[in-house]
Amino acid sequence: MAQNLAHKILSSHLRAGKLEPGAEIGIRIDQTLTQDATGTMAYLQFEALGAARVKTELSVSYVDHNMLQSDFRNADDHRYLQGVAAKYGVHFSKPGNGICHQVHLERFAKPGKTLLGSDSHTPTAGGMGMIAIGAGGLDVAVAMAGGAFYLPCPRIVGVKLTGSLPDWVSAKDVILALLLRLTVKGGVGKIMEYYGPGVGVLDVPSRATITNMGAELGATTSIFPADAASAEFLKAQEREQDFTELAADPDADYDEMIELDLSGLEPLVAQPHMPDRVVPVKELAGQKVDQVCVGSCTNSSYRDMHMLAALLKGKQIADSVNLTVNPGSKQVLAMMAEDGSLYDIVAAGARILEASCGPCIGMGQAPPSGAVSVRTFNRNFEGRSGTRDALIYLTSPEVAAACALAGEFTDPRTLGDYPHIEYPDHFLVDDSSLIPPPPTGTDVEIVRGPNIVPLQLKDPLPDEVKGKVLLKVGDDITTDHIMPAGAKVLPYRSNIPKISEFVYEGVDPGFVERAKAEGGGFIVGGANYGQGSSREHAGLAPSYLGIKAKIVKSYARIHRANLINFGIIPLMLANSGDYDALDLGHELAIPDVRNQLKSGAKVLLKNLTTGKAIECKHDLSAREVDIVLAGGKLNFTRQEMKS
Ligand code: MIC
Ligand code: SF4
Repeated sequence: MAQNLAHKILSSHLRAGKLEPGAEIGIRIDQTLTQDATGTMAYLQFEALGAARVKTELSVSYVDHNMLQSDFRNADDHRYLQGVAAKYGVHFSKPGNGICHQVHLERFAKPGKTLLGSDSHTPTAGGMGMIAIGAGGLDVAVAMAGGAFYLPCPRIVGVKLTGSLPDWVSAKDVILALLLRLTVKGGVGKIMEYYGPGVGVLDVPSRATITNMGAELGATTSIFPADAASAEFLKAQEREQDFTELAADPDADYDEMIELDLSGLEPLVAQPHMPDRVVPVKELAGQKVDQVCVGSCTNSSYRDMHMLAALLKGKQIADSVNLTVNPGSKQVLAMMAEDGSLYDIVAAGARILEASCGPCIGMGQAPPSGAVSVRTFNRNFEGRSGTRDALIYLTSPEVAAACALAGEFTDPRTLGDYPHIEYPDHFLVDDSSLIPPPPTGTDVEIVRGPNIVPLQLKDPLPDEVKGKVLLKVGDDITTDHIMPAGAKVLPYRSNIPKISEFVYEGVDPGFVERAKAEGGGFIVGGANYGQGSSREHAGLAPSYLGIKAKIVKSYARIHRANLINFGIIPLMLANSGDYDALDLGHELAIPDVRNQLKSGAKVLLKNLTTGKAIECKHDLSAREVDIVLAGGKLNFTRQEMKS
């Protein structure tokens, strides 16, 4: 039977279940990646699982997020990560080698393989014809130990690309156009599979920009075929042996289909504070811009940096603008230094930062109060930049450069001739900052700093859960709301008691005190709860504070999985109108909860304050129920590995 590309890869990796949308499947994972902000916890969990060595074809530990070393904390984590990588058979990408997704695309992504990464933008590698999925650190730890990765089988959306990109329009505009059309909830439970004549006009890094920001659609992942452009890219990376041609069968079916004519696109920008608030940049023309940031795993490739350099060459950015630039990798930065394009950027007045995430995750470069910041990044959630009232806009490198030069929103089509960036036949390949593990780890000693606090295992779920509604929030709550990042909080990613102090800090500063005073309780929320990052700390820290269940209208995929992994019951309201029947301070109880969860999708909740019984539901598989009953996945997997 004719198969689409996603099904070809999924079926060749299927370990459990059937490829029927919504049914639980388990897939074999060939490669994993971690980054430092999620990695310390992932490796602490891997150690707790007790495996001697990773069982994947390839696992890589990147250091790219927590790069400010204002005290020992982040530096200790980096040292721990290097030790643990050597001991357990993981490649270690040193700080400075680049952003995980960019480096993985350059050096490791392989058509037809599966990749699981403890970062929501892992689908970047889908630009190279892989099934690349973001997950919580514990799921990645289990995959490293050889376990399957379980997920609800996604619906496959065929996205037919036609036409070709007009001048001044690039890959970022493609994904912004899709975000405008489909919204941040539009991809939930789906894989976006690109095909059609428009695919051929996009180079691999442009495809990766599109698959990267499929995360903002809420998609499980996104994928492009592996074709002549992929072969060319791999050859230029001295990796021609990694190429396999892959595409959907010509008459393959999709669960849904949409079409996008590239020729009809124009330069776009996403307005504060959601990636789907997209308008043509011309509508904002003339409005003042204070800061411009170019980089992030979405737009930091050789192409993007050279586009910026070509537009800045021989010019000066506006006096009122601060321009920061983070190249995506050491490879990109070294090539820019070698060919002089770095000079063009520096001479124009930019601030050159490391090959790292930098301002994207609030690791420095917070904008001034109330400032307008135009970024080539993928997320503009409120407060993520480090400045609560800053206004963050997302756009392409072309638009960013035009705004930096003019000091105001500018349609780049007013700049004249469009520079076409030629890809080199050969990239500068230097893997000296990418350290392979020694053949055995027996002699490796792992050094742990005082901020690396051992994990606590949770008790199994009791027969009844009881407590107060500690917080009530609305729709589209992001993991940045739940567990903020930034330079102040990120150094505590390996210290759960400490990082828990920051849960929901920006939404309700009294939440943590309340949770502690009450010994835990419930959180009530709206639709698409927990969208955004893969950070498992958004499940782990609330679990540490004693959150027993969340009661919301619907969940984002990765956060739902993280709640289960840490023993929090992800309940949904059977009737969304009952949202109004739950208020802050209400006392709730779920009697006989273990049996209720086991015996079906319905869960009855009692509001002891109002006396009302509220019907909730869950969509947990039998396996997920067992995980919640065990008190989380660590307990569950340890039991499973013993038996
Ligand atoms: C992000 O972009 O929010 C992050 C930081 O990369 C996260 C991971 C994390 O919180 O460490 C992600 O996207 O998963
Ligand atoms: Fe890093 Fe930003 Fe990409 Fe997350 S989205 S991996 S913080 S560059």
